[in-house]
Order: sequence, then C-alpha cells, then structure tokens
Amino acid sequence: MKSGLALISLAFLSLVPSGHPQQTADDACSVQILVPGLKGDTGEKGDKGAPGRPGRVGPTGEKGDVGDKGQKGTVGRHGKIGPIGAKGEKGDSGDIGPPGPSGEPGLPCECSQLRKAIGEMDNQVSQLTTELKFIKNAVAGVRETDSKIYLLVKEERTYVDAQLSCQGRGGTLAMPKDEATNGLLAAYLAQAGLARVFIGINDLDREGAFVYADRSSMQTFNKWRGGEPNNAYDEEDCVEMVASGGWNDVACHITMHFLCEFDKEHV
Ligand SMILES: [Ca+2]
Ligand SMILES: [Ca+2]
Repeated sequence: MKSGLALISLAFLSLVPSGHPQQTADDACSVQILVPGLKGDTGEKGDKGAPGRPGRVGPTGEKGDVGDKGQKGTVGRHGKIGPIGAKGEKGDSGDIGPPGPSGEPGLPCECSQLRKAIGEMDNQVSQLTTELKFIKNAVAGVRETDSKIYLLVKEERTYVDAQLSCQGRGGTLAMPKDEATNGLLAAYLAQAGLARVFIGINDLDREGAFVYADRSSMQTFNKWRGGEPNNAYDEEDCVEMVASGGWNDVACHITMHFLCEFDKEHV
C-alpha cells in the first residue's frame, strides 16, 4: 500500500527538468500527494510509571506450625479481697498482769443512809397507794376502768341538773359504751342498793334519735330493756339505768340519783 502511495508528481517529474534547483511560479499549481515515510529508529526508554493499584486479597494460607514459647510476663495486679473467714476458736487466757497502783482515798460512803431513805420512800408510796385506793373505793365510792372513773352521786336531781352537777365536778353523766363498762356500773348501782339512776343518754334534740350526753351517736352497743325506749306519755327523752344494768327512757323532769363519769387524762 505504502509503495502504492509513493509520492508521485506527474507534472513535476515530466515538466521540471532535473538539475533545475529553483522552483518556479508553476510549483504553486503543482499537485502534491503525501505518503508515510519509513519507520524511524527506536526511541529512548521512557520514565518509570506510577505504582499500580493493590491486587485483590489472596486466599487464606494454611495454618503454620506452633511458635516458640514467649517470655515470662511481669507480676500481675493484686486480686480482690476474699470473703471473711469463719471465726477461729478462742485462744488460751494470757498470764495475770501485775497489780495496778493504789487509788486515792475515797470519800466516806453514805450509801447505807441513801438506801434507808429510798426504802422509807418505797414504804410511803405503797402506803399512800393503799390509802388512795381505800379513799376512792370506800370513802368516795368510785369505780374505774383503764381510762375512766365513775362516781355515784346520791343526790336527787332532774336529768339536766344531774348533768350540770357532773360537769361542775369536771365530768359528765356516765356514758356506758360497751358491755364491760355497763356491767361495772350495774354492779356499782346494785352494791349501793339503788334501783335507778340517770345516765348520760337522751333524745332531747330529735325524738327517737338517742345520743350520748356528749352528743356522740349510739354505736352498735345498747342495753335497752324489753319494750324500751317507748317514749311513754310522749314525754320520755332521758334515760335511766336500773340495777340489772338495763336502760329505759324516762321523763327528764323527774329526780333521782345519778352516775358521773370522768376522764382519767383530765383528772
Ligand atoms: Ca323520747
Ligand atoms: Ca320508757
């Protein structure tokens, strides 16, 4: 091919004689055909190229042989404190030490006198307790529970005057609120030989709605006698206790003895 494309200038070869060194004006009008020249000499070696990209990770190799034993390490940190051990057995007693120095002389002891005084006071307290009990039960004739003291007043009073009398003494008409207290008062009444006394219960505010003298409402406990309260003659708004301990509504204007009640906390 290249040989086929050899530079040929037909007109130039035929019209320009050889040895004519100068181109004429006619050269500008000549037809030129360019063809590749012969292969040149080998060039110089180029500069070293940039490093290529890392290749892909190869497959896992086979397990190698066991290596040699390493060197001994340094001492480790102290471990945690362990649990407290069981108590050991008691050891033998030590030898007796030498006697200590003598103390300073003490004051003359008055213990025997103090003991004697305390003993006398104990006797006095005991005697006073006995006397107080005698006065309360035999002279004043009171009865008591853990929290209350009861006094039977042998004076004839209407219900209202009886309540005022009890209040004047620092208490109120007796308000039995449980079986034990009611029984204590019944025995008190029977021992005194009385048939009936006023106690602190009434329906003065609202007919049929009996409340205690301190206006507290009746709870589950009551000791009404059979058929009572009957509000007889439409005038029974106060309450008496009879010797058996039973209750009965009666007229407030009649007079009879009465039972007072006192709080031990306020005595
Ligand atoms: Ca009534
Ligand atoms: Ca009645």
